[in-house]
Amino acid sequence: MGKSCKVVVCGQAAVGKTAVLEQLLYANHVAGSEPMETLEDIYIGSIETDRGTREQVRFYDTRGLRDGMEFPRHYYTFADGFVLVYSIDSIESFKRMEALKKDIDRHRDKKEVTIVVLGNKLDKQDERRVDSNMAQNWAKNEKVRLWEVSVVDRRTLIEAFVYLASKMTQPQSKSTFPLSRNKNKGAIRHLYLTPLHTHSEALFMRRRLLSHCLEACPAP
Ligand SMILES: Nc1nc2c(ncn2[C@@H]2O[C@H](COP(=O)(O)OP(=O)(O)O)[C@@H](O)[C@H]2O)c(=O)[nH]1
Ligand SMILES: [Mg+2]
Repeated sequence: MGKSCKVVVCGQAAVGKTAVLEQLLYANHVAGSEPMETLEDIYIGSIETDRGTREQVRFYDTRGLRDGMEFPRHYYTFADGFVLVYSIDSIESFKRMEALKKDIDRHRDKKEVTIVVLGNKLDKQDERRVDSNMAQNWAKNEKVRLWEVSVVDRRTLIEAFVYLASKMTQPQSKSTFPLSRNKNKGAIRHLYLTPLHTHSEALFMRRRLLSHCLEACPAP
């Protein structure tokens, strides 16, 4: 296991950033449950990569952005990776995610960072506002991977996180494009997250009680 990578999870408020992490951690998030505003929570994850190594990743769950709010600059320079989240039922959240991607490119100081994009709330197909092909084409142009996911189905979340951990810790010589596909798709992976530090006291208490190890489900 190499050094611990730092991943910042960001996007518009209420797109499901915390729900995604909690679903990975406890597998008990009920979609539609009353949202609690995040300040900054940190989770430590141990993720099995597609090379079979186990890597430690620190996830920074950030405050959701609302109108007029800027994303704090310090995140851009210290992160090794980003999970950009939007919700497929909100064009505005997609635009916010696009703007974040631009800001990351502008501020990352030539450092190589891995970016994955999650189009969350895939279960809300009837309310879809962000076209899937448009989003994938955008991602292709930006040279980032994008997954449409739903917190309701935890299995949809796994591949993006395994990819992220694999890419961030990839030996230097293999880190150029084109992106390597997950050759072991379908294999059981271990994905273990524990909460490290949180500013929200109630959540902290809950997490202390609930912290446990989870195994990722195999891809269907
Ligand atoms: N239907 C549905 N609701 C979701 C999903 N992910 C999150 N939510 C709900 O969206 C609301 C906001 O989620 P939250 O994680 O607090 O958003 P954050 O502000 O981005 O951290 C909550 O009511 C979640 O239960 C999903 O995949 N599907
Ligand atoms: Mg949150």
